[in-house]
Amino acid sequence: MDLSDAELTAAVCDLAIEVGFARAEVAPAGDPGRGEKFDEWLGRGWHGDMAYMARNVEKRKRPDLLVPGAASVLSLAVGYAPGGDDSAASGPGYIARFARGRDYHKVLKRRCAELMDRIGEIVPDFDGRAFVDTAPVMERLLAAAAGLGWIGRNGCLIVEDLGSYVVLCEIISNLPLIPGRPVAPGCGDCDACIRACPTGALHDDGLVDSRKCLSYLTIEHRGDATEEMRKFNRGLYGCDLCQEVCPHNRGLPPGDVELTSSPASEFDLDDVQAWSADDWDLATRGRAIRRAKYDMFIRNAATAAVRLAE
Ligand code: B12
Ligand code: SF4
Ligand code: SF4
Repeated sequence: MDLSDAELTAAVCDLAIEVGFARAEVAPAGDPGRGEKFDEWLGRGWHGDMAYMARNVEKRKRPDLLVPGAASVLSLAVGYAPGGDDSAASGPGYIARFARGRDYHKVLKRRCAELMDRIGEIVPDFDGRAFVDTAPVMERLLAAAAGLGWIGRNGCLIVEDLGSYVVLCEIISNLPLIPGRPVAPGCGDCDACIRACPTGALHDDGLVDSRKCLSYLTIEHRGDATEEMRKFNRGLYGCDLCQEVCPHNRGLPPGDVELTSSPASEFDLDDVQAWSADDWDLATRGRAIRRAKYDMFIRNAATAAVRLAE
């Protein structure tokens, strides 16, 4: 098929929607800019113990160094807004919304694989790689550069009609796709997220001090509960407080069915504290929450249980 670059871009974005992505936009494969904010974040030590964040920094900032020969980045989003009455969704022992359903890494990778097969049918010399979360790719920055959404003061990408309840992935490829245009930020003079963050992890420059962030502490941090966890943690896995208060997350339609299939708080805190390693294995199999290991779950449950008693 002989398509112009504009026709190819439209065709690829349409295919992305057909295989189950909610949004698809294109970023350039070269330097998207704003990499200095990443350096600043690393320089402050705000990555905590996530040593992998300090590796491959140049590749992280330049998709065309990560995938030699890359000409474009297709930035893709799937929504996971809970829909309906979501008011009781952050009680003690809650699981953050992005991790309630099936493991989004698996769901998005499967959809990327299907999309790449479909692209290969119209572009025989298509050569691309899909990335979901774990690779050295600046997913929010690329999505913002593509115009898929804008970065809010809570540090999250906010997408029109999907809010910040989206997960992201990319296909970096040799396709000469035409980049989209960044959209204007929509925070105005709101600062609800900064006021809502109980630990002071969220700074008004949009950068997050992971060492204080309950999402990091419950999902990434190994070892004993920190002071922030003992004082403020309510969750078994992750934290949504800086997203819940965002006006852009109100009244959203329910997100992708595969990502929203579990109830808000499906484990009893007493039960979790009594779990054996086998119980943990059974409860977390096939789900994103498995990133928090057995001892982390027990620790998270113990700190969250204190909130029940308050
Ligand atoms: C490390 C990490 C974390 C750390 C640090 C988070 C942070 N804010 O830095 C911790 C463990 C705390 C964390 C928490 C969460 N995370 Co996380 N995390 C990541 C990861 C692996 C890297 C992020 C990173 O590079 N951080 C360093 C900072 C400096 O970079 P950044 O956040 O991308 O910010 C850049 C942009 O904001 C850009 N920028 C700022 N303003 C502007 C303006 C314009 C115009 C442009 C172009 C760019 C731009 O500059 C910054 C630096 O260059 C990404 C996946 C990935 N590979 O990118 C997921 C990711 C960011 N996380 C995600 C999610 C869902 C979460 C949580 C919501 C989970 C939860 N409920 O518990 C929380 C949210 C906490 C928060 N307020 O950010 C999603 C975000 C989706 C979204 N809507 O933004 C991602 C993209 C994973 C995915 N594949 O979907 N996360
Ligand atoms: S996820 Fe929770 S702890 Fe982390 S910045 Fe947001 S409100 Fe603060
Ligand atoms: S709560 Fe307000 S300041 Fe924070 S991201 Fe949403 S609109 Fe922006």
